[in-house]
Amino acid sequence: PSETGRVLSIQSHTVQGYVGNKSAVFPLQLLGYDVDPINSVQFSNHTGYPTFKGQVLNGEQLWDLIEGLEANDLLFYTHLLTGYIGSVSFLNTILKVVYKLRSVNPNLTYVCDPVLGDEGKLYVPEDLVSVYREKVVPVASMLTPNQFEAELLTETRIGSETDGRKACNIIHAAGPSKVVITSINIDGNLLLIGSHQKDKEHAPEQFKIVIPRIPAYFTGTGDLMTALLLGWSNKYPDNLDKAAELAVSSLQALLQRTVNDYKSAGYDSRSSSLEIRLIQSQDDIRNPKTTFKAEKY
Ligand code: ATP
Ligand code: PLP
Ligand code: PXL
Repeated sequence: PSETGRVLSIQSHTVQGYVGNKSAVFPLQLLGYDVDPINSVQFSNHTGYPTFKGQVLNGEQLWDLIEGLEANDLLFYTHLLTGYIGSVSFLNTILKVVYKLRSVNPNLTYVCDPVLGDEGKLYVPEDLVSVYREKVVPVASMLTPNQFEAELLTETRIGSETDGRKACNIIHAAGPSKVVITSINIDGNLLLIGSHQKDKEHAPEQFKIVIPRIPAYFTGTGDLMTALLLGWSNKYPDNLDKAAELAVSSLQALLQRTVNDYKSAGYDSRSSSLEIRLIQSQDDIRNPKTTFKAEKY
């Protein structure tokens, strides 16, 4: 498949390491997309390190860049991609960007990773949750929450596969036709649940992918996963299951390489957050071998 597009990606930049735009732009380019990054922050490194320094872009500064593009007729995008957003004012400006881009291209696909937290802990201000739930989710085309984020956005508890599928249905009813819950913790393993509501008359097509947990912590994997899901779901618009198989297969090959590299350098890969081996994994991104299969419900 050769279908590509022009992606506006509004995410973090780190000088060192791969989170946010640093983990999303290169893979999308490898898959053939034109990607225009706007860096919502520029930090020395990700916030999981003992310290970090840098600058934060505010909503007005984001809007300035959009106005600059608009003044030159450069606002045609096929996709908008957003990830970690640190404040309500920035998130409200993102909403303005969605409306503006759709006024230029009504078919714009908005892929939103509603980054709120993980494993029961928020890592954004609490007042972002209701803005996502009430204003952002309704305008998103595809949503990629993790288990905790899906719980917050649907105000339900996800304790089983069935709960995960119900949460997807609630999200569909709010707007997005594609939902991927990127990981649900079920007895030690990770479960991805995907759901595509092709039309309002029929129940969504749903599937799962079982992913063995690698005993290590990674940062930036959520950002990479959402970028890969954008890339592949645009190439296979009617086969979200196939797109997810390709995204998971690429990501797992990269995570294995990351763990193996740390081990052969003599590090204990269980002890700290690992920087992903993104550049070294370019072949796994361009031409993934489908090692993970989706099971349809
Ligand atoms: P976000 O907060 O950005 O929405 P997320 O919590 O969805 O992110 P992660 O938990 O990093 O992101 O998971 C994204 C993907 O990374 C999962 O679908 C899974 O495939 C993979 N992944 C992350 N950690 C591991 C691990 N330890 N073992 C195996 N796969 C992992
Ligand atoms: N920790 C903090 C402080 C974050 O901001 C993020 C970003 O989303 C993460 C952890 C998780 O990163 P990821 O889920 O992409 O691995
Ligand atoms: O999604 C990961 C991420 C994004 N942006 C910044 C981060 C992190 C993870 O730590 O620190 C600034």
